[in-house]
Amino acid sequence: MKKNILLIQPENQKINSFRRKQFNNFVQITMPYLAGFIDEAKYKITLVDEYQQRIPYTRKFDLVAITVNTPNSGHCYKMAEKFQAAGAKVVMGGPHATLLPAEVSEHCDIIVIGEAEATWPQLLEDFYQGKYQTEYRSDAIPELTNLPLPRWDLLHRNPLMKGAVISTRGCPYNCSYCNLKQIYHNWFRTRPVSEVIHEISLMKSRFFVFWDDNFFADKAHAIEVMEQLRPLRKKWAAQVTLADCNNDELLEKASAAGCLYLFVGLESFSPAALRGVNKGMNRVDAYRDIIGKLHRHKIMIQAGIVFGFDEDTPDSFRQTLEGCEALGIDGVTVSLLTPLPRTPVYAQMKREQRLLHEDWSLYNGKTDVVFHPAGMTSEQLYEGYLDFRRRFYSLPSFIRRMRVSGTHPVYNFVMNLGYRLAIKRG
Ligand code: B12
Ligand code: SF4
Repeated sequence: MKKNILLIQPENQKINSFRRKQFNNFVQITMPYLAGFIDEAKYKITLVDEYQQRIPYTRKFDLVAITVNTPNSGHCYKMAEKFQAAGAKVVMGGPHATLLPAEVSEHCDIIVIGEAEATWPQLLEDFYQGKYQTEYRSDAIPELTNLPLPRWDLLHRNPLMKGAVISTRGCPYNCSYCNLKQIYHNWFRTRPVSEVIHEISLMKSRFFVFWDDNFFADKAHAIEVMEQLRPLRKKWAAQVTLADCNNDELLEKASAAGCLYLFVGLESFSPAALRGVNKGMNRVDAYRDIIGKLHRHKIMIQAGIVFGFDEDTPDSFRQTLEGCEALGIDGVTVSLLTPLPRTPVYAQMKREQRLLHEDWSLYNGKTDVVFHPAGMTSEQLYEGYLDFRRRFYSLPSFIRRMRVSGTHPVYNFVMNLGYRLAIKRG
């Protein structure tokens, strides 16, 4: 007899109102991808993305699988309690489960630690046979070959939602606020180009995103993907590092293959702050040159900006805004520095007794400062961050930035307007 399985991609309730009002939202891939491993002869699958759908608490399930990130963890624990009370077994995996397995395993029946390409199929088989373990840990480094297709067909989707794919895993850099090295095996891997292209060719949406950590990390692989992508006439975005954008060949191929914009973690205009978090590969004196190259290739830049580094002062907000306007930065994703568990930044703040608390729900980088900043008060940091967002997405700033960028004016305007509305109503 088939077992009933529910897969939940939870939503971050604290930051949801902000995300929901933006225009450039992409679908989350983790649970549709894990659904691709499930044998439908053995399981009846229900897939829920909480961004779009309600959690079906009144239905009966044998197994409920949840992906848990740090700011969502409390919310996931409450969901688990409800399903357990109704007789289901709950399995948790994902970043927070891998970072803090002792905490997470108190709230679920089965925990999956690390990458799950080998452990998840094993767990599904064991559970079907009724002899599962309480912990599955990824020991070997999974190869990214013959991956199943994400089950987008099981998802209730907003027609405006764009597609998503992964072509690599990991990143060669070691920024000290980033969780990547703690949640994945420390080994950069690529997927076979033919598999990536096949997956993209099946997407209904013309727009999609590469949810890679660093799409340009292996340049030869990225070039091959982009050359084969070109005939599909899609429009896309990807996450990359600025240092890797200093390459005309790569940018030319990206533009020809339909790249609209790149998410680039600039993080700061302070060389000292960048060095302080081991992000010295971002050379502030090269920003103008590299961003000019992106614009010449008709690629917009959505820059990650973080406030709260030890070298930041109340003046950093103005300096950063001036820097963004002078360079014609098309959009920014602004965050408050967040000492995510097990990162070097967390260890430092803990050692220096600067953490205000460990209420993970507030470790979301958007709504709360969770530590004592070094160069200003927490209030100054929070107010400066909010003010920066408002000023950046104001009409005068948009005009100043567009004069320099001149890239995709209509799309650029719509994207900026979306962020502006999200900030106003958020
Ligand atoms: C794309 C992405 C997003 C996208 C979409 C998320 C998604 N999951 O699709 C968007 C933009 C929405 C997003 C938002 C946020 N993100 Co994000 N995101 C990523 C990114 C770059 C890739 C995730 C991804 O899709 N990978 C591909 C899939 C297939 O792999 P995976 O999710 O890692 O899953 C594998 C394993 O972890 C495991 N697994 C995962 N879950 C489960 C569950 C079960 C039951 C099992 C068995 C296995 C399992 O199996 C998979 C196969 O091996 C990661 C960095 C990274 N590489 O993890 C950051 C990352 C996950 N994000 C992070 C953060 C902080 C956020 C935000 C809080 C940021 C913010 N302030 O807005 C929000 C939270 C949104 C929310 N809904 O809660 C952090 C999480 C850190 C932490 N300690 O939790 C990460 C790790 C970034 C980092 N470098 O630190 N994110
Ligand atoms: S470049 Fe980005 S993904 Fe790579 S370690 Fe730094 S923050 Fe993490």
